[in-house]
Amino acid sequence: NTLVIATRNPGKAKEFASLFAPSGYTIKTLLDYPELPDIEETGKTFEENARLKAETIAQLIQQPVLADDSGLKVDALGGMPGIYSARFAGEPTSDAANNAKLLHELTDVEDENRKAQFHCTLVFAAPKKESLVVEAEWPGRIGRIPRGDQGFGYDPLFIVDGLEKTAAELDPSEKNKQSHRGLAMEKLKKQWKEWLEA
Ligand code: ITT
Ligand code: NA
Repeated sequence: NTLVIATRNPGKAKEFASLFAPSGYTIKTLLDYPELPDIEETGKTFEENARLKAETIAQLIQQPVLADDSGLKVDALGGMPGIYSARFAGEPTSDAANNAKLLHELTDVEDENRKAQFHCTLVFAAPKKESLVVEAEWPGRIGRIPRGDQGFGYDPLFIVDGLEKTAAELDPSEKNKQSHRGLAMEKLKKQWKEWLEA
């Protein structure tokens, strides 16, 4: 049994592979379908962008498709980079450039004002079905130096509430247990079988 996830982000792909492992499903991503188009993320919300990715690809391949739109919302930046997290430092960009820009923008911001949340919206789409939508957040704050070498994206700068470790200092299984993506997957797992079979 194979499930397609409409992502080209290898960090997300790895997390989904382990999040789906217990369900017996094998994951394919757009990295396995180089012929499929890049979906332009023209939406104004995480949900709009996740729908664009999931519903467009589901239509094209005529199979159920899951998409993740996620990002980091920093209170002191009015919720930025938010839906622009992947392209915060411009395009093309890199995790290193995005992290450097984030640190730069927060240079003069005191520790107590560095609160942030990771957000994840998952959309499950299938031909002729109303999409299933779930979301979750993970609270923390932005550190002053990158720490840890696991995970991806902003993980080395995201100090997890109550742990005093960055997300990049967590083992993959520890991160999945509490992260925005892990919690959204928990919600999805409660609904997706019934939704797929309906
Ligand atoms: P796809 O659209 O192909 O899935 P993307 O990276 O462009 O890949 P998004 O538009 O959803 O995906 O952007 C998400 C960005 O938010 C991602 O590139 C990271 O910079 C950041 N992000 C999301 N989840 C994260 C996590 O668990 N840890 C660190 N950074 C994360
Ligand atoms: Na996006």
